[in-house]
Amino acid sequence: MIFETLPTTLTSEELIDKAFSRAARVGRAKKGAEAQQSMLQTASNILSDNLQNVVTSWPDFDEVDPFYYELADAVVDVDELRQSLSEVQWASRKTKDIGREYQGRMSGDADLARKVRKQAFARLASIVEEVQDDLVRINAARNDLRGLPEIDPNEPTVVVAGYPNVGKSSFVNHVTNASNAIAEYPFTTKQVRVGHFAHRRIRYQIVDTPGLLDRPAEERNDIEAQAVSALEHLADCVLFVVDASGYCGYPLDQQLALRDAVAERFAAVPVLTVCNKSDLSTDVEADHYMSIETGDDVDGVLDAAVEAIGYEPDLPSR
Ligand SMILES: Nc1nc2c(ncn2[C@@H]2O[C@H](COP(=O)(O)OP(=O)(O)O)[C@@H](O)[C@H]2O)c(=O)[nH]1
Ligand SMILES: [Mg+2]
Repeated sequence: MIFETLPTTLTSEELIDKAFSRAARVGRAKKGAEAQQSMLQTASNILSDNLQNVVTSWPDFDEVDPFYYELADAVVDVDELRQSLSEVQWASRKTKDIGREYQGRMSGDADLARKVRKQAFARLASIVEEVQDDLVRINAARNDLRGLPEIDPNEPTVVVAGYPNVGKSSFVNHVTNASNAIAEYPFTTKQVRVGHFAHRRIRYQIVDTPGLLDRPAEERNDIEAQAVSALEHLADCVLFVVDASGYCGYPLDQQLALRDAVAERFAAVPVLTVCNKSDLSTDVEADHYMSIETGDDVDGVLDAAVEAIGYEPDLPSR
């Protein structure tokens, strides 16, 4: 996952401490003006390099897969994050420039060199303090984004939708290899649960969407709406599960209205209507009828999803 390897970002205070204490150590090993020059060089390099590393540890958002971009944007404000990264980029350049500029003002005179070095340190510190909030924001974004589920945007993906209690999770648990842990991601209070299954040795992702595709769009908040946009990029097929028995607590016409809305939203991919709980009722027009309870035709539904996706792996040609 692209955000998983992001390192922690130091605070301004930590960065300044790190740079100045390293500089002091270097300075102690030398004498006179030379000590001051080395201190300045060290402090300026450490700050500039560390700030640059903050920026380069992030993927280029122009190249990030749209699924992850939207998902990231649901969790943090990507525009704000990019703004902060460019501020830090500026600070990196600036700390390097200050190092050069003040180096040029030093001479062989030890007292002058010490005075210039002190002025330079004050300016370096103020530059780093200027991006204090940006560093904090970047680190917070890193912590939030690291928790995103392991999802491969290039793997064929089945998204499971439908009102609560129709059997979505039961279905996903049933078809998901128990050895493949389900990665859960909390969207504040919501979760996307991702599991895997194999079909003819091809790996598929299956995504359960509690709190996202289980009620009308107008009841979703901004973050949820954003998460649904991310799912749009991810889905290769949607299984819309309905419960004709009414045991789920939602009238069938309401379930079918949501099905139509989801089909419209996911117009680019096949949306199959699956009547679950066929042991209780099959009184609805659907593409498939299954029962997780009895196991009836669960594999047939999975086969139908796989066929609807029609995924052809790129086989290496000989
Ligand atoms: N009778 C019957 N009950 C089912 C079937 N599938 C799921 N259930 C039950 O329906 C309830 C809701 O299932 P769940 O998977 O949590 O639904 P979700 O909210 O859509 O994820 C649970 O009590 C399940 O045991 C089925 O095929 N037949
Ligand atoms: Mg569930």
